[in-house]
Amino acid sequence: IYKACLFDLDGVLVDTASYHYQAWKQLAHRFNFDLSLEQNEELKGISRVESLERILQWANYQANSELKEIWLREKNEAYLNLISQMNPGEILPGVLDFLGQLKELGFLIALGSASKNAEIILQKTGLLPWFDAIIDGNVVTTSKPNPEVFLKGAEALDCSANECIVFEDAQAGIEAAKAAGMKVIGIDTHQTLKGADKIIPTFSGVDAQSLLQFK
Ligand code: G16
Ligand code: MG
Repeated sequence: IYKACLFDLDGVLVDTASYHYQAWKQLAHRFNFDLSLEQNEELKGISRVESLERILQWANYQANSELKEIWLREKNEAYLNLISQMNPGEILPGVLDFLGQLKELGFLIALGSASKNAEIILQKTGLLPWFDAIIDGNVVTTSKPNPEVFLKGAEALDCSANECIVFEDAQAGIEAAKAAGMKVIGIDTHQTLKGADKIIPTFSGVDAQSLLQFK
């Protein structure tokens, strides 16, 4: 009954969180704030605009909208600079093999990411040809945990929600998938995700057929 797999990008297919972290950390120095690794964890799956809002709140810093615009641009320029060097070697372990299994099983594959830079990353890493649809931060108007990104993914693939399985590494993404009425598999090495139908630490050695069986 399952026809499609919808993948989050950061933390599921590639690890761009460290690049986001470097770029935000650098930006936060403008208002004398030192962003911690734990705080960066909380920004996973959260849109760029919302991430800045959270950081400013942690820093207890007020900025007007013009300044926020400048900072958002600045952060993104630093981030683009970092990801410009990305290559296929940065695809997370087991991902390519898993995508291959999905294709063989006849699954449709879509991206459901909050990032506005998703397509560049897919291009740089050579992942782009695997995807039947790309729903990213340029297409959605609401952030995860809102289900919009995954509902649009299902729509683009001409599938209903109960035919879709989502792969997510962030709590906001798990919640978005559940709110969309989809099965969700958490990618979680630290056993911190709540509400997923299944959890795997990585895609390494995973057999797609047995993983995608739900009672
Ligand atoms: C990713 C990251 C977030 C980032 C967001 C927006 O989400 O996890 O930390 O803030 O994209 O990225 P950008 O600034 O490139 O538009 P996802 O949904 O791929 O995990
Ligand atoms: Mg993610």
